[in-house]
Amino acid sequence: MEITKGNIRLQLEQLDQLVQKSRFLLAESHREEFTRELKKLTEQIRKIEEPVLNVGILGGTGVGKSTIINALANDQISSVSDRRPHTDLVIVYLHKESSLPPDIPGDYIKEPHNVHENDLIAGLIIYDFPDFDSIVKEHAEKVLALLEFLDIAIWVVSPEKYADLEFYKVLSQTSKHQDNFIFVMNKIDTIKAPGSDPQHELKTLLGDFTLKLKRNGILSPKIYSFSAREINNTNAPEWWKEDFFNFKNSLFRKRDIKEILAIKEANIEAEVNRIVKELKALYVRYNNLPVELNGIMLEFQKEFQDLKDLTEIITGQFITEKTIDTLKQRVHQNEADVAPVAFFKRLWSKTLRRTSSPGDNTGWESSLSENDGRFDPVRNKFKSLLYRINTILLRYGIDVARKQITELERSIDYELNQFVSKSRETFLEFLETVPGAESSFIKFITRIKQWFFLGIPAIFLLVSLIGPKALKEFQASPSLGKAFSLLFNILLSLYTSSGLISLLSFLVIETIVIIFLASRSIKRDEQRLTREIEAFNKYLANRLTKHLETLKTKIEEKIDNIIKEAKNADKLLEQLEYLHYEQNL
Ligand SMILES: Nc1nc2c(ncn2[C@@H]2O[C@H](COP(=O)(O)OP(=O)(O)OP(=O)(O)O)[C@@H](O)[C@H]2O)c(=O)[nH]1
Ligand SMILES: [Mg+2]
Repeated sequence: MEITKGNIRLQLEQLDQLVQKSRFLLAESHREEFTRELKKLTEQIRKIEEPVLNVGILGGTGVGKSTIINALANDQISSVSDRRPHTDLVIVYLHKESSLPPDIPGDYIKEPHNVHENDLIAGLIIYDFPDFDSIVKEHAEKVLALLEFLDIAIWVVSPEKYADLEFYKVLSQTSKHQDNFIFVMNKIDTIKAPGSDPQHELKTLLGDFTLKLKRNGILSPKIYSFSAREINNTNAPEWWKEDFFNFKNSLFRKRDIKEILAIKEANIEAEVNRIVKELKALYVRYNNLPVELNGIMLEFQKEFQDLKDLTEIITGQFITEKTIDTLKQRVHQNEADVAPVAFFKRLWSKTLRRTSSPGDNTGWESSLSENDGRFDPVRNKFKSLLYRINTILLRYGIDVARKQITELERSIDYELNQFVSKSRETFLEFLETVPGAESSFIKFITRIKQWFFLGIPAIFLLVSLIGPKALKEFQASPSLGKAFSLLFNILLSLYTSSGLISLLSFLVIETIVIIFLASRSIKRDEQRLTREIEAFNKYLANRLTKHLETLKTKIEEKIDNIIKEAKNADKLLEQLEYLHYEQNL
């Protein structure tokens, strides 16, 4: 494909689309720079003027110059008044939207110009030269100067007229490069070849013509041969016409080449190539980005498992020893116990309070402040992940993604703070409910049990104070009087030594029973407390894990998106390569 204005403009447009599509991947500064450059080039292309090819048609009178012009235009643009020998000036045919090059020597150009509206030949300005026989003598120099100005000169000859000497003389006088001459052997229909093939005769003629040109310094002349008058004649043999189309195409091709040269001169092609190359280099870089990001995420998956274990440790530390002491004191005020046991427990609780350290009596407040250092390991794990991702993105210059990562960093703080404030609420609720009164049935049973154990030594004491004999008598015939005498006996026996011993041993035994019952009650209270604390810790750990998982998902989603975009670079690269391939075709 050739770099004409049309397709280079298209290419610039496509490049711009690619750059805009790379909004995510290209650093903003890069994107802006590319957009600016592409815009500048588009502007430059617009400024390159629509090139026209200045074409001179020369040759003897009547060789068919005007007929050729009409054939090119596929129209009758050459009028009768322009027929020679009416004028010995150069007749200019130009499109209404074209104008003559400003610095052209105009002395021998006929005015007004022959302006037409034929779009087929809009890209050509045709200069129809008068016969050389008439001009060479008087003003040859000036006409030759005009000749130098042309992009291309077409020399038209006919089968009878190509041996004209004057023609070669002019040819040798111009310094115009040989490549810019085209030769036309017109009127090939007039070739007379009695008894032989006219096409063969044409070949002989062309061979002879070539030889003559070579002798006059044109080493590899390009000769077209056709019959201009017969181009639209459907009955005419094909070989009269076919070369006309080659001739016509070569003219327009030369016009395109002129355009290409203008583009080259403006250095646009080179600039486009540079941009393509730079973009390619940028896109190729992204090949490795998915691999790098996936690697980091895989590592993080493993670390995340450790992090989950860590959450249990962290949440396990929420309820401090001090808090537990406080809670224990509350739990020990359990109403289930009978008075002596409860009294002992209260005594024990008081000692506990005395041994616990002074200051705030719960110790949990500091555990739930927002800048609690306990969360640092969690925060740091996430932050270091994001830091690593950010470093990679920085290396790739993906600003958009980096902004997203910064947002995620804020998310981490938010999620953790959210967790802490929610936990604080839950913790306060927990503190209120934790002395956790047992059901009244259990309380009832506990009391019965305790009275029972406390009652047995009392019964023994009574029996030993009354004495077995008196008891038997009372059992044999119980009466109110006997009961009073039993009570009296008990009081009396307290003043005996054996009675005192019984009372003392009763008190010792009863104390032991109380201590036993109290320690059992304390143990049960504490077991209950431990269970409740464990449940609370578990609840917190689950909650924290959930928050962390939310964060993890958020990060994973973002990373997936970045990976998707990075993979998109492959597609962009493909399009770019296609573009570049087309251009270098
Ligand atoms: N047989 C034949 N006659 C042609 C051909 N081309 C042109 N003629 C005729 O040749 C005569 C001269 O043609 P023009 O096109 O006027 O020639 P010209 O070179 O413009 O002549 P001047 O402008 O007078 O110098 C006309 O009668 C044309 O019809 C052709 O291919 N074959
Ligand atoms: Mg003419």
